[in-house]
Amino acid sequence: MNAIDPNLLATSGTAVPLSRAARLRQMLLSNELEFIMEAHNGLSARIVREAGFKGIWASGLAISAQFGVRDNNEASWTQVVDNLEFMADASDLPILLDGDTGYGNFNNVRRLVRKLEQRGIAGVCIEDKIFPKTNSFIGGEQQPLADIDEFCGKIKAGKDSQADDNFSIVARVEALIAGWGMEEALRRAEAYRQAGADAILIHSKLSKADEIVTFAREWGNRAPLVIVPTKYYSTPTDVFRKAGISLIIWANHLIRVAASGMQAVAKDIYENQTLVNVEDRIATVNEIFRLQDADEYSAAEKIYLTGGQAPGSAVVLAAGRGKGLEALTEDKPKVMLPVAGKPLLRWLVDGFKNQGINDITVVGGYKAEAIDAAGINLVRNDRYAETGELASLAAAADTLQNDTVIAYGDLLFRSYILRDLVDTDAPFSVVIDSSESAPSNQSVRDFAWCSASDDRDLFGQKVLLKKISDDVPAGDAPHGRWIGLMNVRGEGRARLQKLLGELRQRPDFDKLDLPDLLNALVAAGEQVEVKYVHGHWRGVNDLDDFRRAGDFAHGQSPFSVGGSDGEAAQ
Ligand code: SPV
Ligand code: MG
Repeated sequence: MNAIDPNLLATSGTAVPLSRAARLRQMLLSNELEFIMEAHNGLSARIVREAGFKGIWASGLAISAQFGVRDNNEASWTQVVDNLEFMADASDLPILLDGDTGYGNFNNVRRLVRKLEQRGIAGVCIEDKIFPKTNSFIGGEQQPLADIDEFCGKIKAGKDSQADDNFSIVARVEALIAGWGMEEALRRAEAYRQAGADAILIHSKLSKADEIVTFAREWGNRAPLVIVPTKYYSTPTDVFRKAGISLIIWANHLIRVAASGMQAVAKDIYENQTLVNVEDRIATVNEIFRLQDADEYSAAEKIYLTGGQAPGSAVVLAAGRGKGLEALTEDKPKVMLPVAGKPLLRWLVDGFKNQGINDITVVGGYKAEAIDAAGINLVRNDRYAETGELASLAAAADTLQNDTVIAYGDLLFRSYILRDLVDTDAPFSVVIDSSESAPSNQSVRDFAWCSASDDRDLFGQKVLLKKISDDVPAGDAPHGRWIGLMNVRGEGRARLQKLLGELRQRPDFDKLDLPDLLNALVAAGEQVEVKYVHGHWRGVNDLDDFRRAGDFAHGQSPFSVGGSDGEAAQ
């Protein structure tokens, strides 16, 4: 037989999850000794669930302490209920609220019960003291007890106002702590049971469990018994099991460990003026993200934030030193060369960010440590000296989870070029500059042959890439030049990854560059759509380019005058 999840109830063969209230009730009624653990906010509620507990004690002491106030009803009951909402959201465990005295008379209890049910709280414990209460461990023997009849009225009122039969009201007997003796404790417990309490919490502040065990024996299982062994903690748990206790509340240990942890770390950081002693001893920031379920947010963002499309990412190839630029790239890669006051790469990154592309992976190689990694993911192609652009792209393969723009790192372009590229629906698209259809300069490369030339009157024509090559055969003029920007979208991603995997098997993989990938896509029958532009960009391939890049960049800056980006660049 399969093990049955106790949180599931079998009804006509189908397992349906039990409500939180039903699960708390089940814990109270089960023949096993059960345990619930204190939590005081959403984070601790989640931690209690992850530890394996089946329920949560929303402790009055701990909740007031985390607010920084005293356990004297200084936090209003609505503030407590708001806090419970965070706890119930963070954990699906049943929560038993420590409802103190019920925050007033029978009428306050009625309203409390209704509000607790609305927030998914499984039950409330009310104690027979006078509002506003004081924690029982502070002079408990001097605290007045509630009138029995008045307290029974509260229990009845609470039971009469609950909508779900499984919502539990636990009546807490303070007679032992207040020094009224065993007989009074038993008398009160019986009265509360008859008033409708689902369980009795018998409280004690002695360091031995004797009076609890005696009470349990005299009580004889008339209703489930709940205990809080904060003071008699050294009693073996089996003693409680044998005494027939139903539920143990570990009442305040997470707020206490939080306090001691925070004290130790705050002191260490204050005294040593460094984080170095504490970093490895505390939860990582990623662990906090995990506890907050940050991954779920990221996944949801992909579905909802961009009209159903995942937010785009970009891979920037920036491993090279730059041929012809050696004099300037002694201590930095080409992409870090300053152009009009900021590095080339920053122009590119800002361009991506302006289009809402924030997940930017830069593949560094030569002097990668000199790359300004602010706002980007920097990965390395350590074999940059012996490998080509595809090996660099492979180093960023993980990035190809979303629609991805792949770009050379030494590009400057007007923003519409990127916007139009990412707006295309095609699985693969490239930007081709039709103003460069004749080889004019030795360092210029990546000529493109397409299915049609750029008919600038026919805006929106569908043109496909046929090939990219550095060599221009006589009599076969190219249609333009690839500027070093391509977009991979939707199902194109998996197909590109598959092809990349196949190319990796080739013995000459290390020599392959991005144009080889584009040619391989075309050869594999993929349609690579062409977006024609006419200038409005610059690549930096040599010193000449570098000098002219400054003028181009100035033309991109706000309020600049006399920029030279208006004409066909290069
Ligand atoms: C609480 O956790 O706030 C309780 C239990 O009421 S005790 O502090 O032990 O009274
Ligand atoms: Mg309390």
